[in-house]
Amino acid sequence: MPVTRRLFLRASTAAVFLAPLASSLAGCAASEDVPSVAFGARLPIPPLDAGTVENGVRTFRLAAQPGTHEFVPGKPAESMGYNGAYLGPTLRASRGEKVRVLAENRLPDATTLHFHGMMLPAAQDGGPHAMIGPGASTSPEWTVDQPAATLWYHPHPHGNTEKQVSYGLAGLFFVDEGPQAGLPQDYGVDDIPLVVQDRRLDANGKLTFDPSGNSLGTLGNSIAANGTLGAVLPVTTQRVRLRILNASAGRWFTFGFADRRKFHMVASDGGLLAAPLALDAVQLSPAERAEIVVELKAGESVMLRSFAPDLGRVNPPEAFGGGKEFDVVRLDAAASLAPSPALPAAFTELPAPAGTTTAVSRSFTFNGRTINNKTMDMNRTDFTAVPGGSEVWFVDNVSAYQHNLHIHGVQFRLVDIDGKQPPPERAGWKDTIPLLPREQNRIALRMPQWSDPEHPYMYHCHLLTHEDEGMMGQFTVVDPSAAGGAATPSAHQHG
Ligand SMILES: [Cu+2]
Repeated sequence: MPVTRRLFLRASTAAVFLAPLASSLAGCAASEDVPSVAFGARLPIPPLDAGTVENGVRTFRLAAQPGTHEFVPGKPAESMGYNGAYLGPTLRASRGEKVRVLAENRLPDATTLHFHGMMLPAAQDGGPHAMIGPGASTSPEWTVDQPAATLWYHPHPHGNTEKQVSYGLAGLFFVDEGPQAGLPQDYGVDDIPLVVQDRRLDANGKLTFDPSGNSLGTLGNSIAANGTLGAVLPVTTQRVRLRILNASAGRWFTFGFADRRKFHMVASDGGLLAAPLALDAVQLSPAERAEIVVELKAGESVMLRSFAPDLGRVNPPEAFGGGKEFDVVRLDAAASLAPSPALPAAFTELPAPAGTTTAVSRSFTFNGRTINNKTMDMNRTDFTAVPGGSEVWFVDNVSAYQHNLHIHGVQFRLVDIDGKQPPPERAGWKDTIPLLPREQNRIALRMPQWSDPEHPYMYHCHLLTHEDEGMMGQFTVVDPSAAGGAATPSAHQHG
């Protein structure tokens, strides 16, 4: 059966049988039940890797390789990692620097190396066209030119992303832009990388997958922080900054503390918010990031938890990862804490989303596994944009369950949701936004500045099962004044 037909059947079956399916899922949710984990293992901190400067280029080396990793002590599980058995080092570079990543594939399967959230030429972006065969290497190179942010890298091979990311191929990429007054910035001491993933483990502690279980793909029964279940972070300073990445394949998290204490969110996907934002919870869909700063008292312990996420009109939420709470990592404060600087009152002037009245506008409808009723075709360019062009996208989710949207090569701004102002935690720079059912998100973006008719950028759902099944499209950015340029913005284009 052709893929499109199969997907159509799956989508319509899901719609027709949604109610009974959901109740049966709720009734047999054993696979989603989280075994209770004793907290005590020290939270591992991924190695910080500033690379080496060679001929003026900050050069990193990453090898994707197979390994084994113990989620459950004494029970090794097959895994993959960069330069190790699971996850990868935290790469770090500053705005204005030229960087190069020498990437080697030691896996038996082809992979790619995508820089999520990075503003860079399409040819360096590591999307599904940039396959690295087993034993092969690649060396993308670009100049970092965007505000300080917590970005990440992971594979993006068409149809095989969920497996590779879930086995452990993911790492953080910090972009710096000078010292950040008032923010904890001592890596691994008071500036803590936190890669959070739900893992579906069997009785032998091995990773398993079951994308057929529900419409979101594989939902895990265990929560790993930097690859460790039941992790504890020893805190030695009055305030600690957590750079949280939801690296799950399909699960939404709503991070907060067990005692509902307030914390300050300081940055979203693409950089600092205008000012520290006091919250008691922040929700992240897969691939979104939030940097938060929390204050502790000497000697106390507090659990970072994921509360039941708000999934909007998803019905019933329990069938799609709703209703669940998880303990993620426990923070144990030392008997005496070193003082931390006070947070500044404001960080930066965030410009209003650009040019929403003069922009090219496009519409995207997310439904089942399709965007505008199409699944990914590696040989189809869905639209062509102008370098640096101002665009507004109207993004509708007409499915009964959640999706999200990630766009490569840009940081964008959320203008409104159903005509209403976005929540402040999503008002800053974003590269990924949640799409809840029956909601219309309007975003404003500035297209990448590099003209390249050959290499496309991707836009897609970042629920990895959906992405693998083709919920993705691609666009090129081409200067219309260049010879043969075909990009002509019109009033409204159907992406
Ligand atoms: Cu989706």
